[in-house]
Amino acid sequence: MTAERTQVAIVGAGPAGLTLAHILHHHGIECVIVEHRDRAYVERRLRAGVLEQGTVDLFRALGLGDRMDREGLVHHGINLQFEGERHHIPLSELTGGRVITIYGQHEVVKDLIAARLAHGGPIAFDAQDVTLHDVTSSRPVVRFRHDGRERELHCDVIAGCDGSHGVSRTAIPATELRMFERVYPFNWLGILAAVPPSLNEVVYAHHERGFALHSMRGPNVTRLYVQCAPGDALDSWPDERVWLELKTRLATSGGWTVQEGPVLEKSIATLRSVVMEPMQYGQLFLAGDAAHVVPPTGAKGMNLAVADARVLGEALAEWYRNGDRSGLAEYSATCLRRVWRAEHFSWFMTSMLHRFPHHDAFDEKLQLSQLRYLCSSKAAATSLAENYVGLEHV
Ligand code: RFL
Ligand code: PHB
Repeated sequence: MTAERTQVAIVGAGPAGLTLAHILHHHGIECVIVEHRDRAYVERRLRAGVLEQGTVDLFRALGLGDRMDREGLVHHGINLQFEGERHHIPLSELTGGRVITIYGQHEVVKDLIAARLAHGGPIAFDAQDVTLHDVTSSRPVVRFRHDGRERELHCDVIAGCDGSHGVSRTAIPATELRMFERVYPFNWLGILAAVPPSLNEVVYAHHERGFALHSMRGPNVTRLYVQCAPGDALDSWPDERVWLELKTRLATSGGWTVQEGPVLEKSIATLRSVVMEPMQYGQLFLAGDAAHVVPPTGAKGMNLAVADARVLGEALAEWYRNGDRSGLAEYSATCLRRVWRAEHFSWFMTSMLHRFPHHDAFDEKLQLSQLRYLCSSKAAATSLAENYVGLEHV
C-alpha cells in the first residue's frame, strides 16, 4: 500500500475533472486525477460537439484554446426545420454577438490531458476499484489499484467528476440526496461520416418519422443523429437504414437533404434528465454528469460540466487563499441555478422536437405551433438563442 498526500483528489478525467485540475493548477493548488479508463479510451470517446461562449472563454483564459481556436468552427446561428421548411435562428444577432464553437469533446479532452501532462500534473489512468472514504471528515481518502499496487490518496477535498455511472455519487447516503429524474421514451442513434457537412450550420429537424440532427466535426466530417426506439440495438440500424431515415427526416421541400458518406462510427445514446441535490456532502463535491444529466438536444451537458468546475475551482482557490469557505458552502446552490435552467431548456427542446409514442394529432399541432412561434417572434427566438449560447447569470 502506498499512501500519498495531495490537496484535491479528482475522480474522473472527463471535461469536469480535467477543467478543474487546470483551474487549480492556475491557482497553485495541487491535485491528482484518478481515472478508471486508459488514456486512449477517454481520448476516443465521441460525445458532445457544441461549446458555449463561456466555455471557450474559460479555455482561452487557462491557455488551453490554441488548437480549439485553429480547428473549431465558429457558428453564428442554428436552424430549426419542420414541415419541410428550414428556419434560421441568428444566435449572434439576438445575443449581442455571442457565438457557439463546434469542437468535439474528445478534442477538448485530448487538449486538456496533453496540457496537464506537459506541466507535470499527475493523472492515474487505468485505476481499478476506486473507493471514497471518510468524506465527512477533514481528511478524506481515495483508494484504488494502479499499476499492480494499492494506492491511498489523502486529501482535503474530493471532487467527484466521474460521470453518471461513477462511484462518487454512491458515497453519499441515499438519505442525504434527492434525485429528480425524467426518462424519455426514445434514444438517439448517432453516426460520424466521412463526408463534408451538407450545410455550414447545425440543423434540428422535427419530422413525423421522428427527430433528426445534422452537425459536424470539421470540413470533411459530418455528425448526424436520428431518434430511434428505446429497444433498438445497433444491428437493427444498418447504414442503409440510417441514411434513409436521415435523408427523409432532414429533407426540405426545396430538395435539400444530407450527403451520404462512409460511416466511421455508430452508437446509441440514451436520453435522460437527472438532477442530484445537493451537489455536496462533507468534503465531497460532485461536478458535471456525476451530479446531473441532460438530454443532448440542448447541447448543454459538457458546458454544464465545465461551468461546475469553474465554480468549484474558484471556491477552492478562495478557501486555500484566505480560509473563506463561503464559496464552497454555496457551491451546490450556485451550480443548481444554472443546472435547472439547462434542465428546463434541454427538456423543452427535447419535448418540442421529438415524436413521443403517446402523442396524438393535438400534441403534434402544439409542437408545430411552438416551432412556428420561435421562428416568427423575435422575443421567442431571443429566448431560445440566449439559452442556447449559454446564460452567464442565472
Ligand atoms: P464524463 O465525460 O462522463 O467523464 C467522467 C470520467 O470519469 C471516469 N470514471 C471514473 N473514474 C474513476 N473511477 C470511477 N469509478 C469512474 N467512473 C467513471 C470516466 O471514465 C470518465 O472519463 O463526465 P463529465 O466530465 O461530467 O462531462 C460530461 C459530458 O461528458 C456530457 O455531459 C456531454 O457529453 C453531454 N453531451 C453534450 N454536451 C454538450 O455540452 N454539448 C453537446 O453538444 C453534447 N452533445 C452529449 C452530446 C452527450 C451525448 N451522449 C453520448 C449522451 C451528444 C451525445 C450523443
Ligand atoms: C453534436 O455536434 O454532436 C451535437 C450538436 C448539437 C446537439 C447535440 C450534439 O444538440
